[in-house]
Amino acid sequence: MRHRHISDIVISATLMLMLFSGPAAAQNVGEVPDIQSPGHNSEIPSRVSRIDVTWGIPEGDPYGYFVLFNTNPGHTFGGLNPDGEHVTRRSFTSPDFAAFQPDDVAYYFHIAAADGKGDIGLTVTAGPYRIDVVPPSDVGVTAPEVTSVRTVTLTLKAEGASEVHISNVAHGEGGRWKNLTGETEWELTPGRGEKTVYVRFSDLAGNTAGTSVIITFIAGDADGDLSLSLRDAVPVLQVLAGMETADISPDADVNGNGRIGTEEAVYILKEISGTDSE
Ligand SMILES: [Ca+2]
Ligand SMILES: [Ca+2]
Repeated sequence: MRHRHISDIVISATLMLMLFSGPAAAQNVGEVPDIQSPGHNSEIPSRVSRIDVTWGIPEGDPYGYFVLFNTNPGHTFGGLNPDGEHVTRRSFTSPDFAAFQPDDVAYYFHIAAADGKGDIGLTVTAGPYRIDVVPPSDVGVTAPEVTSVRTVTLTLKAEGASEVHISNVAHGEGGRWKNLTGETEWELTPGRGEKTVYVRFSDLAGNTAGTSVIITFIAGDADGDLSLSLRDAVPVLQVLAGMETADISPDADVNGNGRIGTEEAVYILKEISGTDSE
């Protein structure tokens, strides 16, 4: 891809020279070869906000190089006062782009060799070098406030995020990073009470922003109406008595042993009587 990109620029630069400059000048120095940026990759945005580049020695008799970083993929050095900086070494470091708070902005490096008489060779462009120092913004997670079903639907939102990490433990722990989707199913830990779900969003460069939501889990809710009543106690007692009953939500399991039994009956009856006596 880079090869084609560079050859496009070479072709347009050549055309411009033919159109505006008469016979091509500055053929004393060739194109700058082997431009490398070890810290940056053209595919993945980086949080490293300075770009280091090195290059090889062009053909001809180079005295120095005109170099420039900007966001323009098609710069050409030329004329009597070329923009950019003139350096004689074969390495250069960009300004610290963090000052501009780039949020996945593509920067390009342009370079042309110059000979001792000031004639400038063809410009070569390298990049894009994508830089992102801005974390996702407007992050949010919505979920049911109260549930008696352990698998809940989370609605996720974030500006400038591509991945999400959801956890019952802490931000960025005990889960795994997944591609961000607007909605996702999430399984709460067993047991009753308030449960915090920690959601952390990340962009491709690894800038993160977190948020969380608290969900109250009602255990023992055999009929799934989000409250505890005799209608929950009765089917559980029927199960204990060995009677056929209507479907009991498996998430009514209070103590997390995978069965509906005495513990559930005791818990439900206790909760009902506690509510009654208040
Ligand atoms: Ca970003
Ligand atoms: Ca109920």
